[in-house]
Amino acid sequence: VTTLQETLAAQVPEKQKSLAALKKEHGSHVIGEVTIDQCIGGARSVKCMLWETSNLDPAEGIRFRGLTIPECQAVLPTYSGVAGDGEPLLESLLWLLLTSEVPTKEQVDTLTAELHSRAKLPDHVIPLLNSLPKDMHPMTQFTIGLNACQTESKFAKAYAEGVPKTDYHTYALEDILTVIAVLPEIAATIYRNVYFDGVVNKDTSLDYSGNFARMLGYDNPSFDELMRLYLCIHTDHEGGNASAHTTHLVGSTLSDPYLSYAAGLNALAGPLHGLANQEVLKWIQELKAKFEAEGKPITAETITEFAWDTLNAKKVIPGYGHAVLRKTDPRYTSQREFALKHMPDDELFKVVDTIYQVMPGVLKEHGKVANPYPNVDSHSGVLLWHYGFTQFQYYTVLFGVSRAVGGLSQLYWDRALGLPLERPKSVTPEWLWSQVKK
Ligand code: NMX
Ligand code: MLT
Repeated sequence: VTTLQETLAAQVPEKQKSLAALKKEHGSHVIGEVTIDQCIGGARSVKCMLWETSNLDPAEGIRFRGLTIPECQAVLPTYSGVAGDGEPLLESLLWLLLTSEVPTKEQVDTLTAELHSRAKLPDHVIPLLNSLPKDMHPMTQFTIGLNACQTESKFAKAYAEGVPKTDYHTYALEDILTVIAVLPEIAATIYRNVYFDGVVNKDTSLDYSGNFARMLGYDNPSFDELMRLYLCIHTDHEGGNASAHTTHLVGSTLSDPYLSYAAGLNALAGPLHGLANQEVLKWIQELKAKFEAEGKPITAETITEFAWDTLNAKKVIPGYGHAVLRKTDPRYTSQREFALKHMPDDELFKVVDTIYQVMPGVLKEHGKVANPYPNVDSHSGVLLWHYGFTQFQYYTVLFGVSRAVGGLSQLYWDRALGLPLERPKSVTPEWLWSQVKK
């Protein structure tokens, strides 16, 4: 069986050569222009970042190394070993994102074993997590936990010892695999500490996602499948999203993968980004509470009324809209399909489905939103809720376990390709005025 490390080592020289040739022969080729709108409007659509692992089309949605989500579901190894029979294993997607190759089940099994063997937290981390106040947001605890693991960084140690820059990616890969390996225990410890007894039980006979489900305290094959789907679809969303971009930016300073991804997690913790998944559940619970108190059923009409209340209060509808997508997010669709298969009669799923029927119309009438369709966060919470995972303040941590796989796969290539410090040019308002008053 060819290992992940061997596969990558064989690819690096060719990729380095190809990028060097592109730069040398076509470095001055123009690929876009930047308007004042884009400069003051969050750089929407400005093409200025190299990203190997995935690409986002506004109409079609995400492709991981060229594969759509249904294509990944058809070809990537699953728990049963048969592609297409259940959800892909997260380890399959990690392999695909890193290498652009579809792994065999044997290769995936070696990666599962490797991640389990790396999943050892430094001795100071659990006591640190145990000492945090229970009312500290789980995402804050998560970044503290990951930052604290940085004592183990092989990249930082190698840098301090003066290894040549041509070797950085080897040490980065060591850290990347260990970060991905330790995240579930940090995440599960926070969950068990905040909501339960603090006890985390592992089952390393299972895959990454199944073992994570046990650590969280769930012992149900259907929940394991949800965790596989959940962790796969949240991994990567090209480079411009705030968590991936932050990881890439911080990594470009040669901050190690622990610190780089902890920074990415802080970006994910914002309500316009990953925290939207908790906000969706909060919104639905508030909607339910309001209409139950008024003795009204939850229907298309009452949802429409509640949506307008939200918009008129100058707040966003969480889970709707997107900076790039202009159609329903295929990650939403894959979760809807999971619900139709595993929980077609679930009460909250029906609410989410009714929201889906009315919200695009409401947002179109509102007239401001570039994309009136649901994103990934609109659906993830109700699936968890179905299994009794109702602690929605925690939901973004699950997103954070997954996003490591995409953000850090790219970080490997950032170092392997020797990408430089990221440092765009800013301009003053006076300079912008000077451009139009010429
Ligand atoms: N509800 C109400 N207003 C919205 C929404 C929404 N769901 N989406 C966008 N708008 C507003 C937006 O605030 C802006 O208003 P203003 O001109 O007053 O500043 C206007 O519509 C135009 O914004 P867009 O160009 O449509 O969106 P933009 O690219 O700036 O932002 C999001 C994208 C995702 C931040 C935005 O759609 C949003 O706030 N959505 C709700 C939060 C959410 O679901 N975030 C999760 C995204 C996915 N993820 O996991 O990260
Ligand atoms: C993501 O998964 O990162 C979100 O959909 C946000 C984005 O792509 O900008």
